[in-house]
Amino acid sequence: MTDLVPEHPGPHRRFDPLRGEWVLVSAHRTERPWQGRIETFDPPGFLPDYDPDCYLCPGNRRAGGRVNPAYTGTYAFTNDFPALRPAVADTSPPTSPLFRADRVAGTCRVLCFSPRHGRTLADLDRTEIHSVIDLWAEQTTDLGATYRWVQIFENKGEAMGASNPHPHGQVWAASALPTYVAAEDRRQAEYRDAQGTNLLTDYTRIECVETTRVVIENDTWVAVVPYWATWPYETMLVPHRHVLRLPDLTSDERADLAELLKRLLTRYDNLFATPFPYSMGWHGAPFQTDQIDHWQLHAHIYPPLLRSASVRKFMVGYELLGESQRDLTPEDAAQRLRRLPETSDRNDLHVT
Ligand code: H2U
Ligand code: ZN
Repeated sequence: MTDLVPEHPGPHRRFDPLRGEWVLVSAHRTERPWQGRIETFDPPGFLPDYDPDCYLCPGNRRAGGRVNPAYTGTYAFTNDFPALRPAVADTSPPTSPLFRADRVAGTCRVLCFSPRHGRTLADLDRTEIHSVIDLWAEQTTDLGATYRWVQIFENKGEAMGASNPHPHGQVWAASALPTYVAAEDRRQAEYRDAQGTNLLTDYTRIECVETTRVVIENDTWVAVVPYWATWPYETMLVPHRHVLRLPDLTSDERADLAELLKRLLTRYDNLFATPFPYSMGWHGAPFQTDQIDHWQLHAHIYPPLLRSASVRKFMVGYELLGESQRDLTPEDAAQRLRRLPETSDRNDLHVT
């Protein structure tokens, strides 16, 4: 893998073929002085394995009144404050074409990754991460039997709005395709119609030859900073094989994904010497439709940090009003991530 990164290019735009949106790339902006907000989140560092006040720890009572079982591996339960509900009424007919509403049914679950309160996904060993992948796959199969879309995700860290440091993610299932997923669906279908091949498998094949944006590659997976990445250290995880959804992964592919996640998340933690905040989630083929061959399974990881553990990227003025903008090139971000060690200094927690 080469460490050669082209000279910093001047400001330019790059196209995201999955969403069909442009991103403004303004390298060197990270060198500007900063007297703005310094995030004050306390890295959860070394928390106990059990917290009597945590609503996710085994045996504890949740806000809804239910008590968690004494679980020893992963554990899923229906969210006590769900954003979607299985039984919803039809929306009333619009009084004007400008007032459109649509019915959406669904359900939300919370996915505990481990009974140990003080760990993060990055701290878990490969076997434990493999169990989390199995849980993601089971939830996809289970909810995909009823709902068109199954969104697996994790918000990690206070900076990303996670309500609790206990290692957990969520799954939201919905009867309607969400906006960004509908865009990915359309874009991948259009590519397939025009080229006869799969957008993301073509893309990752080229990235693995070029290597400048590849962070980690193993036998069956690649982690790449997308050419069109929006967030400073955004990555995308894609299997080499054409795979539609998480449940379709073979046991070898799950083991390789566990290995890749362990290595990538440890590097993220090492980037700014902090448990790295992010939102990450999975996109795969929707259910209840025959036309799915244009889909390729992938994960997006969107971390907010820009310069340090305490300075984040704000998507504000131009980004909200015009288009997304990034302050370092994806090639630069990939190179920084490649140079980091894959060992954790969270020594007393670290298990290989
Ligand atoms: P986040 O940390 O990503 O917000 O996820 C935690 C979820 O846990 C959140 O969606 C739910 C919240 O609604 N929750 C319960 O279901 N029961 C509780 O007792 C507290 C929080
Ligand atoms: Zn806990």
